[in-house]
Amino acid sequence: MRLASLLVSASFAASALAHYTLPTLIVNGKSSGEWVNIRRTNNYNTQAPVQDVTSPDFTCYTSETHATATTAEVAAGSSISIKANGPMYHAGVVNVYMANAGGNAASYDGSGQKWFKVYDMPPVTNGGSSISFPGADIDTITFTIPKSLPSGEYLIRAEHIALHSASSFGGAQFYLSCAQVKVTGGGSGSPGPLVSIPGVYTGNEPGIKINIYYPVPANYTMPGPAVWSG
Ligand SMILES: *[C@@H]1O[C@H](CO)[C@@H](O)[C@H](O)[C@H]1NC(C)=O
Ligand SMILES: [Cu+2]
Repeated sequence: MRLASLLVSASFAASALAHYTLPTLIVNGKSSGEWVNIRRTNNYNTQAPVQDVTSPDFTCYTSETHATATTAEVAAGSSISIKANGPMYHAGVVNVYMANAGGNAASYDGSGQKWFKVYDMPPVTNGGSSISFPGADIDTITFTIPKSLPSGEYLIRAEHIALHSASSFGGAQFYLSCAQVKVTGGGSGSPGPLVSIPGVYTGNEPGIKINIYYPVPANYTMPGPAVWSG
């Protein structure tokens, strides 16, 4: 009995240290497996976050793996998901960006002012009396590929920004990865505003350098551009 509870608390401690990665793309309810349609990130073993928003790893976190992935076909207007390898248990927010890959997602490194935001999941504030994070403890980020997005190959970059130790500069933890997709049946929309990644954040944004505990934030501003929904 005592040994069993020791083992349980030991494994709980191990998982609390383990952080998480974002390895799986789900299209039409079907997962193709870990690191198949998503580029395997440097942290596939350590699960450590990126904390320097100016680092080249802030794009797709692949400076060590140099990974590319298999490009998945997705219909414009459909709902797809990116799944973490466990619950994203830190208090935090979610953003999903896309960038036109100029014809070939596998050979695009994510550089240039090409990224636009397609989804976000902010916290719920209540005038300073409480703040809660719908983006915490979920393991799946589900969003819609805008119906009017032009057909073509894109990178999709999801980030979970953990804010539990974000009160000093560089304390926010970014868990991120990039999927490769070919969008079919799209429209003639013009996605924007367009940003570069890195470049989109300085780290000093009120939604990145923030004490979420005291005083309880009365409001919260999502970092980055507005969502483009087509
Ligand atoms: C809350 O709103 C104020 C006033 O617009 C702004 O200065 C502040 O940065 C916001 N706080 C957060 C955490 O976004
Ligand atoms: Cu962590």
